[in-house]
Amino acid sequence: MPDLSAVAEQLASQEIELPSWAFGNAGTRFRVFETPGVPRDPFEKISDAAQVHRMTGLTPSVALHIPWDKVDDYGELAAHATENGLRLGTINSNTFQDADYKFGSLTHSDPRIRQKAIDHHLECIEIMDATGSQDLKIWLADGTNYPGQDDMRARQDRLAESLSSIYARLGESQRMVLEYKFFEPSFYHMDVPDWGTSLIQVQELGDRALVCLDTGHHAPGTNIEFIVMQLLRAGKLGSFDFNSRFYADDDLIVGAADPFQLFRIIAEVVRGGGFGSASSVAFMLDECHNIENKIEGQIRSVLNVQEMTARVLLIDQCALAEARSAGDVLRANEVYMDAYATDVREALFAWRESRGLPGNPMAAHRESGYDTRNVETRQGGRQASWGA
Ligand code: LRH
Ligand code: MN
Ligand code: MN
Repeated sequence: MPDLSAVAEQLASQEIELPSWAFGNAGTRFRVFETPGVPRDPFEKISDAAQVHRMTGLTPSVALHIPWDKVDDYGELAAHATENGLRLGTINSNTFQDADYKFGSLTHSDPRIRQKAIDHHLECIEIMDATGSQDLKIWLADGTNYPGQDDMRARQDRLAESLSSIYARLGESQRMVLEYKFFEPSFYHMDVPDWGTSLIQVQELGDRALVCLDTGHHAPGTNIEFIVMQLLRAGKLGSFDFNSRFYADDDLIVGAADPFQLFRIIAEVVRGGGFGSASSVAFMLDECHNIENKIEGQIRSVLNVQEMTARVLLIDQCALAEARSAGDVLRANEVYMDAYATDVREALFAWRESRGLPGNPMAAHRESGYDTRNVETRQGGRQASWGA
């Protein structure tokens, strides 16, 4: 069994933010399967997130999506989170479901529509004021489907203008993170398709504007860990949306499709100072559980991240540095792969127990009867994505 004692405190500093929408019914555009017992409102989503935190000790905060998580009193929602041992995290804006945004939101050529999209973001910042949230996350569906459809350059200029009015409203301790995605729902061009565009846009705004990297938002074969390295180097990596994909933006459980990629990403996070209590990088999940149990899906996800983090922390850095400086290509690769191949599950079981957590969070959740109680008491759970 590997010895985790040297990295025990680092592991204890790990925090992963859960997406409220992972607890509701959501899935693909073909079919959303209904799961009995799912939350009927944002309060119940937070209760479910609290169950994940009780089992794993890894997830002290929950991200909200507006208007999916619209409530009358956000102070009350924040108090409910506190009572459940959580805090409210990132506020996600949503300009991708209103018919007015057919041709764009923050990039729209019509100033009235653009203002409507800006106002939605200002409302999100008001919610952040009420919840104590630090980050406003912006992902835009904006783009075009056909060459010549619109002036890409003018759209980029309007985006810069809109973002700066939103940025101007942020409080001193609040940040904005701009997420990119290479395609979908726009298929010819997206207005924020890649990390370069996101970086250029946020750099113009100021220190509290950063990039959000969703691991499912790149072309197949992209070296995502290189992007992580570069953004950390520039001091501009604000947050992650973790998930995994086989083909496109699949939103599957992080670490399920390509565990080695997750290892490589976390290795660059640690290398670049993005991990630990001194770091300001937010680790979020952005997943949809269509066919699997939702709370179990979240538990599996955070355990995958924790296991991979433990393996990364076990990389023999001295041996790696020696092999690198000796130009020993295969030895360096072997040191790296040795850490990746280390089975940390038993050691993490003991580490959790030593901290008063269930050694096996998944088994503890199944034994707790939490899901069974919800199936009995919650009738008519809503679909996350269209429930506002
Ligand atoms: C877009 C995205 C973005 C949205 C979420 C529901 O594909 O990754 O983060 O807010 O999905
Ligand atoms: Mn995302
Ligand atoms: Mn996505």
